[in-house]
Amino acid sequence: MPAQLRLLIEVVARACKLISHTVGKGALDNLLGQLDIENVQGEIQKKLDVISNDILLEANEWGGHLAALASEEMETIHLIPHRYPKGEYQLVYDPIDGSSNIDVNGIVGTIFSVLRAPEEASGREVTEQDFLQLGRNQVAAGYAIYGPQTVLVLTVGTGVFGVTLDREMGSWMLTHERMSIPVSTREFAINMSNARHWAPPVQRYINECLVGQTGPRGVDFNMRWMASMVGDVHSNLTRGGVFLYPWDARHTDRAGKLRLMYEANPIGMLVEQAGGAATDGLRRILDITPTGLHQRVGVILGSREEVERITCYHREDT
Ligand code: AHM
Ligand code: MG
Repeated sequence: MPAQLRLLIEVVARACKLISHTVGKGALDNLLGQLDIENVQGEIQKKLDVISNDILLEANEWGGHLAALASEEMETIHLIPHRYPKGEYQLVYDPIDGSSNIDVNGIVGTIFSVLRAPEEASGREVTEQDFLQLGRNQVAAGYAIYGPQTVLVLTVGTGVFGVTLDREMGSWMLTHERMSIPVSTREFAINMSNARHWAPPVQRYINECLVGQTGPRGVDFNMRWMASMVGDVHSNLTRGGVFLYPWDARHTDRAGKLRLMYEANPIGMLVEQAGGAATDGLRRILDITPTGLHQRVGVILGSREEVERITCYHREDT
C-alpha cells in the first residue's frame, strides 16, 4: 500500500477514535439534539453531525495526503488550504450515518471513501467534477461503527479487515481478518413502513420472504432494521443478510434515499470485497456514473444469492 494512503487511513482512523469518544459522551457534554440549520440535502443537522464533520476535516486537512475533501454535511468540496501541503488523494465521507439514532443511543457510524485525484489535476486545484468517479475506481473504503464496541472495517481492494478500538489502550487491534458475507441468507433488512411506496419487484421479493415456508422460497425469513446502514451492513458482514433501501414511488429517476458517493459506493466496495453484491436493482452500484456529489441512489446489497434474485426480479419487471 502506498505510504500516503496508509497515512491517510491512519488519520481517518484517529479521527474516528475521537468521534467514538465524542458520541459516547452524549448528554454528558450536551451533545444530543439538533441545530437549527439544514445541510445541503435539506435535512436538519444534529450537533454530532457537525462536530464529527469538523473532526474529520481538521484531522485530515494538514496531513499532506489530500488534494480535497467532500462530505454529506458540506455543500461542495473543501480544498486543502494553501498553507498546508497537498497530496494525491480525495476523501469523501458521511461523518455520522444513522443520525436519527443519536438521541436514542442507537447504532451510528462514519463511512468514508478514498479516490485518487486525476493526474491532470496535479498542476491545478481539484474541482467537484474530479470527485465524480466510478465507485469501482475507489482505492479504499471503510466505516467505523459506534456500538457496544467501536469497530473500523476497511478495504484497500484486497479483502475486508476489521479492527476494534481497545478503549483502555486507545489503540486499534486487528480482530476481524478477511471478513466475508455468506452467499446465502434468510435475513433481510428494510424499512417496512415504506412498503406502500415500493416498486413491484421489491414488493414481490419481500412478500415472498414474509410468506415463509409455505411460499415459493420454502423457508422462513427473519428481519432486522437498525435505522443505520452501517449497523445493518455490519450485521450482513458478520452473519449474512441483505440490506435494501430501494428507490420507490416517491423518488424520481430511481434516486433512493441514500447517497452514491459517500454511502452506496464505499459500502458497495466493502460488500463486494467481502464476496457479496451491491446493485440499485438494475445496475451494479460501483458501475454507476455519478452526476453530482450528493446524488442519491437505490441500494440493494449483501449476500450474493439474494441480491442476484432481487436484481433479477427488477430485470423481469422492465
Ligand atoms: P443519514 O446519513 O442522514 O443518517 O441517513 C442515512 C440513514 C441510513 O443509515 C439508514 O439506513 C437510513 O438513513 C434510515 O432512514 P429511515 O429511518 O428514514 O428509513
Ligand atoms: Mg449523516
